[in-house]
Amino acid sequence: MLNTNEFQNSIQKTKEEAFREIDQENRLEGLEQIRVKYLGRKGIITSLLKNLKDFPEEDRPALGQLSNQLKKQVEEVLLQRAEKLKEIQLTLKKGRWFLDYTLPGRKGWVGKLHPVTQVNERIIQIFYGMGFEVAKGPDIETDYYNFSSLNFPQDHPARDMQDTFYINDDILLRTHTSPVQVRVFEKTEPPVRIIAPGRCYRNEAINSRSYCTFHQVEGFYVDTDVTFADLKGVLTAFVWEMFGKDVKLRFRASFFPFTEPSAEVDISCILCSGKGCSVCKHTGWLEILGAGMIDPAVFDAVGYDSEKFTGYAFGMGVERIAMLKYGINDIRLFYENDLRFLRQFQL
Ligand code: 2NL
Repeated sequence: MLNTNEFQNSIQKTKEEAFREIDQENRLEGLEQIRVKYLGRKGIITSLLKNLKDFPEEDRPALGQLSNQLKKQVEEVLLQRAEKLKEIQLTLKKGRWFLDYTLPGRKGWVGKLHPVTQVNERIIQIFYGMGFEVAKGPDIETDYYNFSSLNFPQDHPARDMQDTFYINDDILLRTHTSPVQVRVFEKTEPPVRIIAPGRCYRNEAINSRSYCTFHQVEGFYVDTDVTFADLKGVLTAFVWEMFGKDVKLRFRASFFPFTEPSAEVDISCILCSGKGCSVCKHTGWLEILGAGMIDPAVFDAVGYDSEKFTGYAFGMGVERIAMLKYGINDIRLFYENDLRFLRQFQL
């Protein structure tokens, strides 16, 4: 049998325990169990009230008030918690985000530009700085714009099904961005100084150096009296901006259907400074682009006066430049979207 003081303590303890249990309960059924435990016919609080009659008459009113207060408070807190749980259940049922403020925070990821995009934008920026405008054209082209207008003979190997993705006899995925330039020639009179960046497609065997899709930046300048020296100047300026001023350039005679004369341009190896290493295969040189003086046949096709105008053109693979700049040895890495690779190019 408790004395008055002990009874008061017991009320306080019961209150604290009941509140804690209610607060930790996450299910409505659990709340009902707690209600029975405290307020049911044989519940803890009900028993306390029943025991009141054993206390001295003068203490009963105060103790009775305390017990009734306890009963009311527990009932109220039970109701509040039930409301809260119903609200949470409704939120979850609606599929809405339920924010648990007690969970540890998660690190947010910030997206970055793909390395090919970064290098593409850098190339454009450099030529833009030298007065070139940017032109774009469709990825799906006609045979005329991709080949015929560019002086590719009818039996040129690049036209083979093995090298070009055809949609039908006449429609194909562009194999280079040169058709963009032909479209510019058709609607613009010289002088024109343009770069054409864009995605290209080639139906050839995939390996560490070539992929079925890649990005190209081509450029050209057509005016009266444009010379090979102008071409050398602009490409040297580009290489120095892109790779640094100690890099040397080498122009090797080559052949393209749309330029004459043509050259392939090498730079001194940026890894060994030209001494010879595995990347430059001990030659000291790396090929970075192709270029030449636009063939008069191309001017004739687009209606430019080939007696009056001359022009240079060049083309480079963006992935190739990125591989050289960052020492990447497999072009396929650009297209696998492996975050371990991509995260290394966060600016
Ligand atoms: C390469 C070589 C080159 C061109 C692209 C061009 C375009 C027109 C007329 C004449 Cl419309 N030429 N473009 C010229 C020379 C080389 O690209 O190896 N690119 C990766």
